[in-house]
Amino acid sequence: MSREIYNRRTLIRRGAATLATLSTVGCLGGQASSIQTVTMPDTHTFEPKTATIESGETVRWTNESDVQHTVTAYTDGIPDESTYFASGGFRSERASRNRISDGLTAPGEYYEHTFDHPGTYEYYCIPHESSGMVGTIRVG
Ligand SMILES: [Cu+2]
Repeated sequence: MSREIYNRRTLIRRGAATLATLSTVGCLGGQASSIQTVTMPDTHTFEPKTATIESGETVRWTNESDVQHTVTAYTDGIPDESTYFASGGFRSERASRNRISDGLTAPGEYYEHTFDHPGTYEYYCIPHESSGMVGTIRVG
């Protein structure tokens, strides 16, 4: 239960630590960065709408708009064996919707998730779903 109570500052710190680790690994292994960026440039868009990554890579959703957004996976839109993900660190879509304010990513902030399981992941922004703010991550 307590794992759902991440605030945004906690997520930012965790993001920074993850990035440092990945950078080190990248140097030693001679591999390209394992972080793919999806931006939130306005009130109704994830860009790119569909992002394709490899298993083990991280997606960083950066809020480049002037309003708050969530990144919230659809419970029925992710592979059965995968880990649920949502900004705010929620473990279920219902929890995300019950505490929307705890999952908001402010302008200039970001949320990250690492995808370890191949498949197609559908997600949305809770405040702007009705405006079409939905996206897909394809993990190969
Ligand atoms: Cu939004």
